[in-house]
Amino acid sequence: MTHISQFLGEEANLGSEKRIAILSAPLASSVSWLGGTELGPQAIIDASPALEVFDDELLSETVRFGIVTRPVPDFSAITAIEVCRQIKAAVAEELAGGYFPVLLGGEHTVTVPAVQACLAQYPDLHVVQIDAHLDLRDQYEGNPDSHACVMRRLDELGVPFTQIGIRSFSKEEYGLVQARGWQPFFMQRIRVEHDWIEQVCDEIKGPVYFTCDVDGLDPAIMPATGTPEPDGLTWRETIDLMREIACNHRIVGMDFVEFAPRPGAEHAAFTVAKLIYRTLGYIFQKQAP
Ligand SMILES: [Mn+2]
Repeated sequence: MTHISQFLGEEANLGSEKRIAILSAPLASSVSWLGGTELGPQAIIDASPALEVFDDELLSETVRFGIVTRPVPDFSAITAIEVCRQIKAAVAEELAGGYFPVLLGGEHTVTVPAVQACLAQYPDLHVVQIDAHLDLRDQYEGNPDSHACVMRRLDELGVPFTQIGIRSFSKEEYGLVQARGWQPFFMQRIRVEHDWIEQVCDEIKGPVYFTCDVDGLDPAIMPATGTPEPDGLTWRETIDLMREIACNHRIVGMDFVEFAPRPGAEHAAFTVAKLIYRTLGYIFQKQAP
């Protein structure tokens, strides 16, 4: 298969003045179960030309806000620490250039340097995380930079966060949540508290960095991830959440991580591409093209 070099393919050229930068971070060094996240960014880009650039909900062409796709880097021969250094520098460069950064993972670890870069520009940053997992372990299999520890590392940076779609965690992680008085949006809670999206929006105080571990979505629509957990967010719940956050807050950067292409589940890459495009639409529709 020939790989596509830009998100949306040739239709990306419809936006002449570029304001959105798609960055790829194909890191896969601490995978727990099913692998393949290093192939995630290219698979999402390859699926994206199948999208209609005319958004069926927003009834406009989000592409006209200008989307540029940076080349997919090769991380296979460098350490995870060096990868993180490069990601932080790349995101900082996009912010300095006035671009809205969209990072494609790769494993969840890539969120840490991206948040560090955003924090430097927005000290009151608030992270919103969609995920099946709390990712609050201090270490996982001896590795503090594992994808299973990403929110613990963000907590150490002092950044507040809101966790949504949670349905898998260890006793120790739950103990930390209780000790700190955090109230994650567990799936159990989402299923009974019908104003949960409003509660999420009320909790956010500053500019938002949005991190979407695709395993937060239900495996029926998102089977292509390392640890598919049943009873996840539906497509409708996810986009309703993103619409409300984008309308009520300023999203300044985002990532979509842990996507691992799976033969027979080709719809999943398209679903991630559409979620990215729809969310960009929500964010940028507030501004004239
Ligand atoms: Mn996860």
